[in-house]
Amino acid sequence: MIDKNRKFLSPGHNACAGCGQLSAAMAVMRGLNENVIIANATGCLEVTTTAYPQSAWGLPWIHSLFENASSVASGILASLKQKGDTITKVVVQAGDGGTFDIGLGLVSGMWERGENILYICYDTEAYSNTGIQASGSTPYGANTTTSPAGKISSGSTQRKKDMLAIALAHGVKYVAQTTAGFPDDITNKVKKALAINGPSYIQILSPCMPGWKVGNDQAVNMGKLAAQTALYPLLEYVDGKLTSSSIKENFQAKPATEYLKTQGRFKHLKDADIADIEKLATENIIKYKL
Ligand SMILES: Cc1ncc(C[n+]2csc(CCOP(=O)(O)OP(=O)(O)O)c2C)c(N)n1
Repeated sequence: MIDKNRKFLSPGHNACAGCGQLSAAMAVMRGLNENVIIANATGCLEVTTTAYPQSAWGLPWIHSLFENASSVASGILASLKQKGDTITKVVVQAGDGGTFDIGLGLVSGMWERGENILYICYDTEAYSNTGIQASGSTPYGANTTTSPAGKISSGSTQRKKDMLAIALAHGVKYVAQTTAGFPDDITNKVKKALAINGPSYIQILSPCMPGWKVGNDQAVNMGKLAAQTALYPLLEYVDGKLTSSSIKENFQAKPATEYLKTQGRFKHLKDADIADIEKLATENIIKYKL
């Protein structure tokens, strides 16, 4: 029995102080209701909220392997169908490593089956839990332990994988992107996705203090700047059509340096690298009509 007065994610977790992923998860929980079951992939969110024998979760919650949260969710959905339960919604939570990389095949299968599952990816742009290795989501130029910046390298040489486009290519009915800088936007998008009868995907940029090498008061600021520089705009697609795109506040893109210069993971970048990143922001402005 769930106590309705209890928070779905209590403050009793052991994430880093100021963790962007945990504050994003709090905003996600405000959009959910008691008719939800969560399947959670291995990663920071799972590790920091369920130190045995305690749990910070106030909803039915199951830990899967790193790679298979989507398949576990499909299994839960199948058993709910068998019981004639059409009310309970299944929600997946996973990091970018679990989503963009190791879990991608199983995410694809879940979307192919068109199942009524809300998938939430907390995008820290690296494998945070195991020490900041680069993932398919790591942006160009970022210093990680597997793309170290040094004399002959200026960080990651890869472009961030376009996971939203992959979701759209599967016909996912509701696809959205937001950041930890806009908690109300997160909650609103979760509420909308919950009401969709079919697959939905929400990707939330979740600043990681040790990974991004920023102060523990910076999660909201970094989340806002990511949108305002057009490097991580707020987006929403319904039935494949772009229905909302915004950089919020000021409605004028700030230079990418505003976002890059405050993060240790980008501090090695030279002017030419920054100019390349600025081009990515300009591409976004055109592509998403910001
Ligand atoms: C098959 C497998 N490979 C590797 C690991 C080790 N591992 C646990 S969590 C993790 C990183 C998770 O990264 P991500 O999905 O981005 O979530 P984050 O920790 O950043 O929130 C890794 C590599 C594992 N548990 N299982």
